[in-house]
Amino acid sequence: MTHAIDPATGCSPRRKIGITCYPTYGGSGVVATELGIELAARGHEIHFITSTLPFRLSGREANIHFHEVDVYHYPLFEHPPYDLALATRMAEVAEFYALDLLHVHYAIPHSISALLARQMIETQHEAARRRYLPIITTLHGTDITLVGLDRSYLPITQFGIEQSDGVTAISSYLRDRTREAFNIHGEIEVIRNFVNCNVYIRNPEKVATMRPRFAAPASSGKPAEKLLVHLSNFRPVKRVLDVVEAFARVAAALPARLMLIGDGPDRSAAEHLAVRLGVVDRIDFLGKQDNVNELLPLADLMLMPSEMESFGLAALEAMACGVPSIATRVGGVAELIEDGVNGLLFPVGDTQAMATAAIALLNDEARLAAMAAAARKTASDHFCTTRIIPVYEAYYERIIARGQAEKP
Ligand code: GMT
Repeated sequence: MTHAIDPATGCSPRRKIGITCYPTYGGSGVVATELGIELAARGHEIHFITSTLPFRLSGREANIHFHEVDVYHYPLFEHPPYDLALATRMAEVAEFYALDLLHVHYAIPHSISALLARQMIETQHEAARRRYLPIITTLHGTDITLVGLDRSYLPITQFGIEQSDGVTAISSYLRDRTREAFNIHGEIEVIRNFVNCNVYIRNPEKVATMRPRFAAPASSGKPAEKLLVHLSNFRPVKRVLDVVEAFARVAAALPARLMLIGDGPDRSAAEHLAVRLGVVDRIDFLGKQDNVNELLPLADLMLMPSEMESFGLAALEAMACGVPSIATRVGGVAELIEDGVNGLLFPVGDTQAMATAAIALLNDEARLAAMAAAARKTASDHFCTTRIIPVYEAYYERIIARGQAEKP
């Protein structure tokens, strides 16, 4: 059996890959799910081992299997040990389906469960001891910048990273931050987030049909309403209140509407603020949405005023749809958004500057169109699945080959 990428076809051997992630709302779950979908489309056999079906999956895709982690609730357990149930399921699936590797997204607790699973396989079965099961951990952001830094998780996050056979980070910023915060000297591969540029694309006909549902077109001398969008899990780190505040300033200057996609802890505070600022009837609170690729292209601008983003997947998805972002200069955002070219960057909390820039841009159709085109070009030149998925495949082959050389 060949283990290298075929130089003639550029094809990677068909692999059996276990993927674990947080399956509900959140960038890391989206990336893990989209990665599984793309790998399956390229012929790999994908096994999602997660607490529920990842929200972007139907469960009927070819080459994709779903293994639900069942957590037994016993009254004695104040906190049912999900990590242990996950490790058990990972070990079972790895054995039953002869997986080639486990790829976990978000370090805590997934990398630890994977390490436990491997140890169980190795110690339980003499034959399996000769079979090597590499573990790859992809770091996404808050696992490093927030959760992993808490004293209760820091040493075990460090352990999970050090013991993984391969570690990837979704931006150079996150790689550097991980090295510094956890004193990691081993290799961390930067594989940036990606978007399917055939799915996330602006179709002018669809926009013309769907946009009037959210923003009025020009009529009887009245200009068309501008449409802004924000997409997140409404956690404090996303600063949704800044979105509402900046939007209220924009709406005071020109006819505009806002689509708020997502849900989470700050939704109710955002609704209260929208009422207080008198813009609640100009905002569509859409809640969690499955097919954001149908909504994003409708907008003129995205607002992403986050306190921190290790990458900013929502901005990338919007850019692929030709929607530039007004965002904050934090974390890895500048690896995606070039200020003044394909979006605009501001200090955290400066809603006045964000609003002023948004008003100027929305009033300058030529500049907005140039920025929208540059945003699409950045996405298609650097972040398309066609470019990034082969990088993951090559990385898998490298880690598998290294393991086989070390542990024949
Ligand atoms: O930002 C969140 O709250 C979700 C979080 C996650 O892990 O699900 O997002 C992180 O991963 C995304 C996908 O790789 C990145 O695009 C986000 O920038 C990153 N969030 C932060 O760093 C705050």
